[in-house]
Amino acid sequence: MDVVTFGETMVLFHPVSVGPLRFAAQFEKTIGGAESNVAIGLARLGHQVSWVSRLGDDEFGLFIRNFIRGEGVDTSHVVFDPDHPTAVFFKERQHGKEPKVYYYRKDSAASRLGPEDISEELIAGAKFLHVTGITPALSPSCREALYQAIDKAKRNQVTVVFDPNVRLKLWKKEEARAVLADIASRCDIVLPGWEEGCLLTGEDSPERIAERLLQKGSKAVVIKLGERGAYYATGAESEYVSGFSVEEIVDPIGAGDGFAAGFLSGLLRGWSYRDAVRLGNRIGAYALTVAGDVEGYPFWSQVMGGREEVMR
Ligand code: KDG
Repeated sequence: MDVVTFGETMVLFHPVSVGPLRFAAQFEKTIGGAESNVAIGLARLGHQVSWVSRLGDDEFGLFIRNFIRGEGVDTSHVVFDPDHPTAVFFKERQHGKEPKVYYYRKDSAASRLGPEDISEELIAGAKFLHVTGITPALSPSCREALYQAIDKAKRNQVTVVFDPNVRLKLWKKEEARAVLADIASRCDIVLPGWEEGCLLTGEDSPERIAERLLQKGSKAVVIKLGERGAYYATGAESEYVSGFSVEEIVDPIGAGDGFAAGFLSGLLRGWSYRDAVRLGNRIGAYALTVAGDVEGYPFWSQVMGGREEVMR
């Protein structure tokens, strides 16, 4: 296995119309979850990934499992829980702005994830463990699962990659800051967005954010800067890496996960940090062009270019 990741994935209902949800009459159904987004992105780029979670033993649970499995991600460690439902969430489209998100995930099957669900054997067989800051916000057992997974990775020299993914609809800012800063200090590579980096460190320049996180224990930090690309720093090198522009941003949600997939893909190919970050920027840009989280992620053959596409 190249990468193991775990966390909650929900059914995502995407309104056909723009405007307040109370007027939305039609929705498209897909899935969304930061960790499965990364898993799908990586699988499309040709890597072996396992996504671990709990789903309700219900129609939506099967929909999510089949969707992710259909993308070539290993789902053999997913548990179906007969007593708790699969979560759902809705996006509310707003003109010219990022969509709002409404969660229906309290007491979901995934909120019951615990340390026993993520085996040390699975983690030990991977090159990277990918975790996000959404999981510790879901429940005490999820938080414990995350801490123990990091310990399992460390015992087995598996590199831990952490995306803080701050979701203030799930917890209070102060708690999020304290817990996420603590988790970041235990992880090898931290991938915050600029605002998340500010929250975690109290600094506002990418250089100082990275410096602070490196001082606290991380080995590498990559700060996502939207259209400007990203800034990375390791103990030995640091650089701004420019981004890719797209003609029209349809929906930015999913771009950060696309970045993580591209960046990890670069590292798995043995590329330099600079080139891995560049690939991250590129995959993140693909995600901007579609409404769903994962639908825009490219296959490796698309990234490589190749034959001209025949349209008709
Ligand atoms: O990164 C995208 C995710 O935020 C979205 O798919 C839903 O996982 C999700 C969450 O918890 O917000």
